[in-house]
Amino acid sequence: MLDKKIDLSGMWDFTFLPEPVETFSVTELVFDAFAPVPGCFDLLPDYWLKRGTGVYRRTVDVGGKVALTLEGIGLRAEIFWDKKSVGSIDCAFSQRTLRFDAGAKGSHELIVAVNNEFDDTSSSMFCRNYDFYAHGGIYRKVSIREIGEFDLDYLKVLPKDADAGVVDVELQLWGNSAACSEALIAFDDQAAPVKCQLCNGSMRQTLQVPSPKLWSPESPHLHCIKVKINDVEFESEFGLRTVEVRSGEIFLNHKKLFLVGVNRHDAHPDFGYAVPESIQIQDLLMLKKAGFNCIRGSHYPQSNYFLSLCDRIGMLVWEESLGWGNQERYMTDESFQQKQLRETEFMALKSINHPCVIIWGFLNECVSQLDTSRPLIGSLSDMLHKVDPTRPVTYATYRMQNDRCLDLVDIISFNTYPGWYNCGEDQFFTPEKTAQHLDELVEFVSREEYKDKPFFISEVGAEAMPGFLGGQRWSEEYQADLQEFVLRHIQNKSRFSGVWFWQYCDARTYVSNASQGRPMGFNFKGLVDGYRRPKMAWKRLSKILKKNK
Ligand code: ADA
Repeated sequence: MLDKKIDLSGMWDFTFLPEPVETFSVTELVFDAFAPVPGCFDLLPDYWLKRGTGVYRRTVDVGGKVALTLEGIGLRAEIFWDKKSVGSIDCAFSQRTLRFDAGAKGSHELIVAVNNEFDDTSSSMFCRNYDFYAHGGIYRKVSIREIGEFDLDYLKVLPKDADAGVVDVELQLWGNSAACSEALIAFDDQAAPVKCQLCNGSMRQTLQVPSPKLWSPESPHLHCIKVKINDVEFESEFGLRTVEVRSGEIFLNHKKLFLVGVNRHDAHPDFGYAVPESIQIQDLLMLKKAGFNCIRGSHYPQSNYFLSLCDRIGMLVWEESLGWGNQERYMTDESFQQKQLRETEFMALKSINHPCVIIWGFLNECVSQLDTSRPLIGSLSDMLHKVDPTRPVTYATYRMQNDRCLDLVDIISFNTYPGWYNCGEDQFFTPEKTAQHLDELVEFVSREEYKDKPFFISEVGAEAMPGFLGGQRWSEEYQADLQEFVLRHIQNKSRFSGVWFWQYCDARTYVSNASQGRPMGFNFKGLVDGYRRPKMAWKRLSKILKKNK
């Protein structure tokens, strides 16, 4: 039996309650509307930008033990099966699988109640100050599988010697694994599987992939691992490639990498964080064709669907867990620390077999200028290296010379906005000042203690209102001139190993007076607008990148 999942996407019954998810009564609900899944309810005309609880319901025809997977909700959810609670999710964008007994085979009621109100406690994972909109909804797919006594908790396939096709395979079962003593493992169409012993539902073994072929952005070859335990089969794609960090540089398959990428919010003005699959594909085709080779998935875990597309098209990915500008009261709060560790580990285990993911990240722009941030940053870095010894770890900071945690990670990543923020009285971009600023950063990271770490500009950018011309701030020319200068300058300095433009597309946030404002509640630093229409900067950068090829 190959575990078959039922995709639950479609039109669900819906009702909106202006109250917290914890207090409503699941037995007294009146479903008076419909809503799409995946979808953000606060973009539907009747609930436009409302905060409260969106309750989704549908029936599902299954029986026995099941695994219900929610690939990403926001901001938190309670899940009910036949009106009984079967679990909750307290972190947006986090993929979770809930396993429970569904009862007799037949039609059952599934309710997912999602709440998008802010939780202002110091353990909150989606705070009010984040510069991206906190949508409410079921952002990503929901699916269900009938399982037996056990299920696969995780399966890791990590290249040990990619060139020779040697991999470390590790798996962990969930549930009652007493009757599971061995796993039969085969790669691709390998006829004779290898027998591996299971001990208490887990296994760790080094195996040889027959006819190994490397994965690379130019030639994104994928292998498949098939695991059979008793009569249940599981499978996963994976790729053979190496990522190394040494002497201040980053290498893929032993070749030096220069990463030119975009920061991408997985967002769209009409769909929020439930970006239709066709638009995800279109985004990747546009980026690949324009000559970008890496996406920073800012600022939360990516869906497996999107990562599978990146695997297939050969787009490199920096994946990071949810976090943004977290202040000291969060960084030092035990419950926040535990959640960060748990969520970052979930992300790594979810994505570990995707060869496109080459860098793990976390805690964008936290207070890393404080020594009190060292315990959490250090623990996250250690945990990631333990779960996955094959990928480098970083976090993006704007604390630059004042940062106190750079020694704790493998790569130094600076977010900096010369010519946009803090650029003096005239508030204007000049090539000289921008060059001077970037050169000062190079000088700093070339110090003895940092010289062996690769150096990235993880964000750089300026706002441009689509269609606004003239050369002044907020115009398309201003953004294009600045971004073009930055790319040319960085390309000419060997100390840089990569740059990610902020950002791929304009994305919804909040109207604000801070930091030059957010007109119409959008961050307009996109190289393309929310509907993916290229701005001048996109055309200029892609011209340079195509020439480089
Ligand atoms: C930060 C942050 C981004 C975005 C950007 C901006 O550096 O990491 O999420 O907010 O600034 O546009 O100001």
